[in-house]
Amino acid sequence: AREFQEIQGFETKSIHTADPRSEVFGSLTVPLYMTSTYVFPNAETGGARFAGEEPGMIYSRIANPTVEVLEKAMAELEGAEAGLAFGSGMGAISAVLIAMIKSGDHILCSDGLYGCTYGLLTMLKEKFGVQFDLVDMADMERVRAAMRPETKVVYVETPINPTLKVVDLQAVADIAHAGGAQLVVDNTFMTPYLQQPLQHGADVVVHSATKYLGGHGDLIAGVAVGRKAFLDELRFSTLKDIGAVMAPMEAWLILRGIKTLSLRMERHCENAKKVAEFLHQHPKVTNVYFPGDENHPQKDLIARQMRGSGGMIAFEVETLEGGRTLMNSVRLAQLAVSLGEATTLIQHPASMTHAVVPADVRRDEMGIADGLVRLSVGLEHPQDIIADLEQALAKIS
Ligand code: HCS
Repeated sequence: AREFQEIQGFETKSIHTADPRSEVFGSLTVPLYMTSTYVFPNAETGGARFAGEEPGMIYSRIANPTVEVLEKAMAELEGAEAGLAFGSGMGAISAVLIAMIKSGDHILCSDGLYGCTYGLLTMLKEKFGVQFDLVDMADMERVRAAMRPETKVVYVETPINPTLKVVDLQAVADIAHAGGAQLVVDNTFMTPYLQQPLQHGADVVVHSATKYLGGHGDLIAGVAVGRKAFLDELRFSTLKDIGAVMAPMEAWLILRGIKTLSLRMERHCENAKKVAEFLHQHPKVTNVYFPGDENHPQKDLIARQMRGSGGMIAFEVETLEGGRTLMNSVRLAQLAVSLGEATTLIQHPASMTHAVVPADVRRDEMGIADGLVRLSVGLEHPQDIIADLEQALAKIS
């Protein structure tokens, strides 16, 4: 890869970080190394690689040349020392949390989390005695008060899936660090183009690369970025032994995806703004949650922390039945979980992405109303997305 110290532009980096200059045939794109293992030139070298005394490939559960290019690219884009790729976003989250905690430790979380992250924390609590709490991070006094001597990790989504609440990363990082904890941020909704949590005090950033990074709805993958020492340890212990690794084909597709990340994110943001404006004025829509709102109460924070407001919108219609009618009536938007791809996707958190969260926690602690609908605004023409929602909303009696 080229010397990136001289390159400032995110757009340039996202295209040139995956530059395979050492490749023998001079291919423009990264070669796809579909191999499980690597032949050692002799027994001594094999032993030295296992002992960590010599660099070099061993086995694709530990490292793979195509996947390594993606890991370096993601580190570059997030402004991190290193990156590590996983078989899914949950693979990344599990490996990072398991590496950071032990029985009896405590994890303090934002008051909204992706349903399966909540499920993972519940499993860690029930089987391994790891405690966790959700706290409203709009109020730093509450965050401070919720810290315990055993708190080792503060885990934040911002904007939160699906409520789109925004958390002040630097303020939370300061509290976490003062209490001896590390801050882990799920940056899936934003991508490094819109938000770089490490620049706001985070220690580790995790992603579901399935979403905007891949960008085309054709793969499942995850990434973590942070300090090299932590990720090296993770590569040779937790990741290696849990085995949640990314396949080379997925890495190759994500490398292709991130070349257009900045363009796609710009358009997702523009489209979402127009769709949110439409929803705000629609008589059947009772609430709209969108970080790009002109009169958003956290406008200053959003401007400081995020380059754009993203492509995700949550909204409510009057009744649960109305929400069901809406989701069953869309024609252009597709009724599916996942997000961050060219196609507009609509889904119902209470019965889908967050169904695993007990109803009282979901409603009272996370603030996910039963009628909340989540929209991942795609790259279609905004008028077509709006027209589709308009005809579907008109079906609500
Ligand atoms: N993390 C994805 C998959 C849902 S099951 C989402 O849509 O939030």
